[in-house]
Amino acid sequence: MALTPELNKQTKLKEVAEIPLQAPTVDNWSQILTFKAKPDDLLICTYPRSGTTWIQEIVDMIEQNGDIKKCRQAIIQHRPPYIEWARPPQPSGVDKANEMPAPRILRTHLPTQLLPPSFWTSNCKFLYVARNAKDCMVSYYHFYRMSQVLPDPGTWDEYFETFINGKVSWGSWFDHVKGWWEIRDRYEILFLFYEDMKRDPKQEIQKVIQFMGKNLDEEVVDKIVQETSFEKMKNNPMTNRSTVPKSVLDQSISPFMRKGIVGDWKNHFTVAQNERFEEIYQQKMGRTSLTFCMEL
Ligand code: PPS
Repeated sequence: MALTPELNKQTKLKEVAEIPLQAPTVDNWSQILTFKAKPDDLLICTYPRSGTTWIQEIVDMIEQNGDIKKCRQAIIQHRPPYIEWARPPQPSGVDKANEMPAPRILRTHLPTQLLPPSFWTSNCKFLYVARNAKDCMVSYYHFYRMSQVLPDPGTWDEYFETFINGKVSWGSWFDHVKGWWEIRDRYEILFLFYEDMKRDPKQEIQKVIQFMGKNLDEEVVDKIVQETSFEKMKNNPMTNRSTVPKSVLDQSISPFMRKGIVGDWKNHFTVAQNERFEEIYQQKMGRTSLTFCMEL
């Protein structure tokens, strides 16, 4: 079996249909593309750094009826597999998903145009979480810095250009969010916002419970709210990625669970960058009905 060449900060991203992705994912593309979705799959979909880990933990706690012990049996990366994850000779995300009994919970960062086509014909459910572009961009910058398997992001100013041009891994934030938003009425999609989850976690968790067709007691819901708070998840070794080797995620550079707030972009964007970003945002998103909360 061929081994994937060691990934490191010098490794360049490859592309599928002009979307930059990590090289092993692109090398495994035919397996990903032909993945067979099932009608009772629930696919968690996010642009990177939008609250994937948070919603994964919420969904898992709902699935386990609030049983913390069951949720802590495995680290979060091993709970729903990423369908596009590939690091041969380890089993790929598709391999792991294929072994799972139904009903499956899966996750992806793929934009709509790259999703394996069987998802569109299988009648499955999609849970999309969107985060405002500026906070997402800041969070992704720090993730790029600490990830040892993504290219060097350069300075904040250099990364600013890379991000707005959609040249980061998984492509353009604008196209990703717009793509999923535009199809939200055509498929069974629950579209959530990170900022709403911060403002009123209980209300958003109730939406997920209903979407999953579950019925949980009020006290279980309250427990899920508490156990999925930023502070709890930051200190939980099953969710904070502390088990990932430093050669992959160097948390001495920036923690995986960094600040977990709305509005940190104000500590990073210069006035000029903000004006430029607003202009680009209008060009790319102006015609959508999407609105984001930029501070709480
Ligand atoms: S990844 O790498 O794409 O899987 O990252 P992802 O999990 O999508 O997003 C990481 C950001 O989400 C924050 N986070 C949370 N915020 C609030 N509450 C909870 N429980 C929570 N869990 C994760 C995490 O801190 C990252 O955001 P930043 O702004 O960098 O802190």
